[in-house]
Amino acid sequence: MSHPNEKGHGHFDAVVVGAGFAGLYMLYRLRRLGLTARVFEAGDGVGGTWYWNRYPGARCDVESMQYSYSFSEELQQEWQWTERYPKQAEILRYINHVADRFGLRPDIQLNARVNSARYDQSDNHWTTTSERGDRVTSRFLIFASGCLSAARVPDMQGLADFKGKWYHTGSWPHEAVDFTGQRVGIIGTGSSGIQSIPQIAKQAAQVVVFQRTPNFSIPAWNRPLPQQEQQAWKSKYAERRKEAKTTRSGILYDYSQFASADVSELERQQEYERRWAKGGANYTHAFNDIYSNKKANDDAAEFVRNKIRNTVKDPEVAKLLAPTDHAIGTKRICVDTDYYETYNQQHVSLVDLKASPIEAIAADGIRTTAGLHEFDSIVFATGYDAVTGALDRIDIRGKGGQALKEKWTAGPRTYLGLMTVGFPNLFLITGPGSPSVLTNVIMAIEQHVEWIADCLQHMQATNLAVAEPTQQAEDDWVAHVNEVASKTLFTGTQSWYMGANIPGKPRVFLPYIGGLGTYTNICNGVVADGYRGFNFEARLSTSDHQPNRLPIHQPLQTA
Ligand code: N01
Repeated sequence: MSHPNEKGHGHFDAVVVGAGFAGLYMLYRLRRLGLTARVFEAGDGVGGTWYWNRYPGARCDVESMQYSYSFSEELQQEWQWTERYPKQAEILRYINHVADRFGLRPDIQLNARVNSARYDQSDNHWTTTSERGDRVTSRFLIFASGCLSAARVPDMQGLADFKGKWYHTGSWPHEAVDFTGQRVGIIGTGSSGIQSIPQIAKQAAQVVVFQRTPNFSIPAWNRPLPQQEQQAWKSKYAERRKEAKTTRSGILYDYSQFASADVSELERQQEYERRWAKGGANYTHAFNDIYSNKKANDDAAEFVRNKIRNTVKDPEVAKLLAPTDHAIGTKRICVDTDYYETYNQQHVSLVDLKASPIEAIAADGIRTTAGLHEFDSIVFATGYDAVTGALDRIDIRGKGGQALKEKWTAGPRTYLGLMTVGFPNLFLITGPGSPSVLTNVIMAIEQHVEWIADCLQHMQATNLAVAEPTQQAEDDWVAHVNEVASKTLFTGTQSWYMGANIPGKPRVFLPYIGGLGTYTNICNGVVADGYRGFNFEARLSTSDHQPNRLPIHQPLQTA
């Protein structure tokens, strides 16, 4: 085993990019295999998403008891959450606790943003470099760089001339930002905007929200989490986790077995009302055909639109806030605290960018086609180059110097979202073509990390040096991902799931929508069939200089 010296040189069995939930657990598993590893992290602390997203109101909309690691029974028993939904600072404390509890920090290089990774076919090694000058080699390269980590400030003319301060929710300053007495412009009404707008409005003298497209949001009804309730959950933690992993989203929701048309209109409305009163994203599981049946979806959407109309006092504002352009849930559903109520405050107003688009950022504010709005601060809640953005920002080159970005020009291509042809020994945690962003991502991360660790163990045990999917397996998987998506209402919506928020990005449905439980069964089936769809190369010994290809490919079978 070699360690990098101060400048970050050395050779490792594995390099991991990112020290969020995925990177930390990957490191933990690599160590258990006895492999040497180095994790490179751009931030000056661990935590990934929860390190960067410090905006006011930042909170996870998966409930605390479910949004945590399940791999250690001791960990999940000992950690105490304080609220139904965990806030950013609490999740960050939890991740730091995990890093300390399992002694992970010595193998993590902070402040090291990876900028390139290159595969050398002559010795089957990856060379990874960082912006600060690290340069290490490894047999395996594992991306734990996140699906929503490439924050995107839209190209807006004049931003450099703005005299006030501006922020992006996904790279918020570490120190608290005080908006007291300020005029604040907020661009974007996705999850980040919907969470931060009510909080910023509590401080600011004036808030103007610039909305291009409204989103559906369900109340969180957040509350303290009593000790007793936690204990009750913990008493069955192991079985609950096991069950959650078999579900579509990796979350124990109340999934209905009924189609919308199975019940009367009255029963339907009562069910929506019941779910609204419970709060959270559970709402869209009221009937089992909401994501596939337009009529069922329309009914679920209309219920929410009525709630918006009943909450927002100004009918014109209510109309603008009520989405009509997409099926409910086909853009990531939002979960809020007092979002719609915030628009009833005198100092909060809404600008419809469809009617008056932004022309430019001016020195004093935001100029739309209708005129100038003057601000002291601007908040961009404008989202991410999702799923592929973090990978695209790194110069990743596989066999023959092929750039991953070039290979994926028409959209990402992977086998199982785990590996991609031409990039041997490169693994993706929650990569495109896997359930990732459609799930409780920690469950998806654990499944991927465990699959990768098992694969590496298999390679160790059978003296295999190189793993790579076959072209056929990749083609079949991409076709399957597209086919499953095409049966849902998701592909009819211009969303970041489709790459639609990034000018020029191919319109491809990025995650796998077959459900985490189904997907896990497929991955397990691939292993049971002797790693169906993967080729392995045996380790070279001094007496055997010819790589011994072991084709293990059969046609893809999917559940
Ligand atoms: O980003 P978004 P986000 N001019 O892409 C608008 C997760 N998350 O950071 O819809 C004007 O959803 C854009 O408008 P439009 C969650 O998975 C989770 O809010 O493209 N407006 C949209 O309104 C979530 O889905 C949590 O027309 C522009 C907004 O900005 C994902 O992260 C909390 C624009 C971006 O919305 C991303 O959420 C936060 C432009 N040029 C995030 N460009 C929780 O767990 C973009 N917009 C609670």
